[in-house]
Amino acid sequence: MHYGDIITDNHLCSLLSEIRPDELYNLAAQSHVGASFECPEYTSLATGMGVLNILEAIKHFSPHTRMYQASTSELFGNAPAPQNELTKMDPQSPYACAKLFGYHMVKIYRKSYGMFACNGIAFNHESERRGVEFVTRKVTHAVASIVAGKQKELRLGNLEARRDWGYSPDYVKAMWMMLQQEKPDDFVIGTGVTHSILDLVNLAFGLVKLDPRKYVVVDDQFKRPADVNWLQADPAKANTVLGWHPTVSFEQLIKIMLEADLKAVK
Ligand code: G4F
Repeated sequence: MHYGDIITDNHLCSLLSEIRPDELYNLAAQSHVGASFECPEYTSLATGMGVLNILEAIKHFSPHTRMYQASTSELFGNAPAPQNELTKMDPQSPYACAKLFGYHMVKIYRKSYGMFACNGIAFNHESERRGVEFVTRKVTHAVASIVAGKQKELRLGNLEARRDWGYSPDYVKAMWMMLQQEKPDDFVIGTGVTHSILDLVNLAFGLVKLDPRKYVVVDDQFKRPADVNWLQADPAKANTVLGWHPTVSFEQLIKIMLEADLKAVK
């Protein structure tokens, strides 16, 4: 285990020259979209500049390293769905703007220096290990806490937004598959199925036979200055070129997450 900080590139350079890894997966970021409106400068540094720091460190100290960059469906913003690799990008938040910088830097370094660097344009991927500050886990954790008598209500923001939610282990497999290709390329990774936050709420409460209308309160403090309304992947390229297909449906995903929370919150 090595500790480091993608914001301070000197340390990254010494780590890269010491380890010289075959593969590097950059999952480091300030990854909370809502929080990026509160701390745009830090988000730009970690989520944007951090990518450039890694590319530079690879270029100078470990040029054989294959790099995966965690790009995001947030790049598409409010572009019409379904979104694929050819969809025009339209970032709606400081987070998405910083990710767009990283996305283009990967393409520029790949073209200019022949680096094996790939963008995985991943739609929302969740699991029982997701932090409670993200909406899926916030909902499953709250439902489990309400069942256990430890929470009385669930306060949420925008219930209308739609997301393409998949199971994280499937996405990690896609990341690895990208780095095993002959040539570096960019891929949209998602299920192709979209649901609203309200669908998520109804499903999670329905699984424990509770009526969400008794518990859910819409609270403006959880609404963002600008939100992304409709994300839905067109994963045809990943399906055909990588042979990648998601194995867990939205309904199975929420059940997995809720069951883990019901066990943990007692
Ligand atoms: O769960 P979220 O915070 O995820 P979001 O913003 O879609 O971003 C996640 O997925 C991206 C991939 O598309 C990643 F790049 C990013 O790093 C992160 O992992 O919010 C999902 C939706 C939003 O529309 C939000 O406004 O849920 C809505 N929402 C409604 N109430 C809420 C809440 N989101 C949160 N976090 N908390 C709420 O109370």
